[in-house]
Amino acid sequence: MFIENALQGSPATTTAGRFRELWDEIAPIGRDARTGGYLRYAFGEPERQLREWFRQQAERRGMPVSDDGNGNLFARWGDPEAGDAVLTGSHFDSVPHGGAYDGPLGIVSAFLAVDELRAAGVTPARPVVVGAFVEEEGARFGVPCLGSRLLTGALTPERAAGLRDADGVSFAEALGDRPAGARPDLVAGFAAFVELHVEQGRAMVDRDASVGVATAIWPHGRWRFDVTGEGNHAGTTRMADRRDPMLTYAFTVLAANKEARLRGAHATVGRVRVEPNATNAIPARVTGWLDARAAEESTLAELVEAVRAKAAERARRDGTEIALTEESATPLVGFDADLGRRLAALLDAPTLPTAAGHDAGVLAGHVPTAMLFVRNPTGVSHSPAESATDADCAAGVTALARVLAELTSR
Ligand code: HGY
Ligand code: MN
Ligand code: MN
Ligand code: MN
Repeated sequence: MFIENALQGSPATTTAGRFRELWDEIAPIGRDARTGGYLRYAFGEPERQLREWFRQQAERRGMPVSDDGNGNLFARWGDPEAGDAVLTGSHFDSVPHGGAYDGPLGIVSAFLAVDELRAAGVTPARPVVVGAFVEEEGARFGVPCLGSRLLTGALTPERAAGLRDADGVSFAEALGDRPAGARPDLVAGFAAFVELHVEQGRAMVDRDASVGVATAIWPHGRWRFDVTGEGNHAGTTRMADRRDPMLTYAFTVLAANKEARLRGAHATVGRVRVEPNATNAIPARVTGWLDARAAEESTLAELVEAVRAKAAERARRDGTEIALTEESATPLVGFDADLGRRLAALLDAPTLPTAAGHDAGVLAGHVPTAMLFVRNPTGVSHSPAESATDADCAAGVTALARVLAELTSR
């Protein structure tokens, strides 16, 4: 279906070759030489460079770029009067020392899919919009999918504006303006959203398939637990006199792990802050962040409640105080079943649910949404060990092009 020839001045003659060329343009941006992972945070210098790259790619292709006033970018191919657009894309930002593919693969693949359609002489009956969502990981301001939540109205601009990073910089300051918030005018102009993403487990390896179609996202959320005790001298304070929040914290981590295992759910404490953070001082306060996920909302609620109860009981014994605060919550997401079935049949691809969150999960409540996953041989993600072969990435581009051709055919 697609003509294998030079595109956008590219000498590469295959989709895999064109993928590698474009991929190499962004590969060094935000890469940490020590770990090989990426430090790409919303509005930080590397992410700013990626935004600039996005604009250049759009310009090269004659695609006008707009933003939604929330930090999300959109590049359009096709006549805006032709009808509601098919949106495709993902995010540039990473977790600390994250992998190369989580996010950027969906944006690079989207531009390449547009190239393939053009090379095949396809004139879409409705526009294709390539999107880049801001702060998907929540690594800087704490709330994941911040850009898509703002766009759809799932989060108020007031709440987003006041979120602060570790240095006290607010989201509004980083954005350079008060966020615009919900843009129903833009959302209503999307006929469908298809996000391509690297798979974040080994399900595609097990299925021996390069591309898959997502069916659902597990409900998940983030809870901050602040444990307060009494800061004191590590040498002179008798063990019986201590009110040590580190003990309550450690117990809570173990309890979360146990309660998750009991329910077939997932619980992680991957971030902790200790004050004053000195080897020879009993901490005054320990703050941990619990990431919890389960296949059903009731299971997730039970898990969090069990952790809350056990931690509170432990705090009583430790003479500390603990407060659990929900920072973000995402209910069960079922992607558009008809669309998913249609795409799985079109691509002859397996279907699978995921426990990872995505902007597609937020958009799914407003726009018929689907996700394509590209195989990850290591199955590792949120780590420098995340991987995907060029051949599978090329298969992802071709699959996305076929999906876009199908969805823009009328
Ligand atoms: O954390 C997540 O589930 C996603 O990778 N943002
Ligand atoms: Mn991620
Ligand atoms: Mn992602
Ligand atoms: Mn509409």
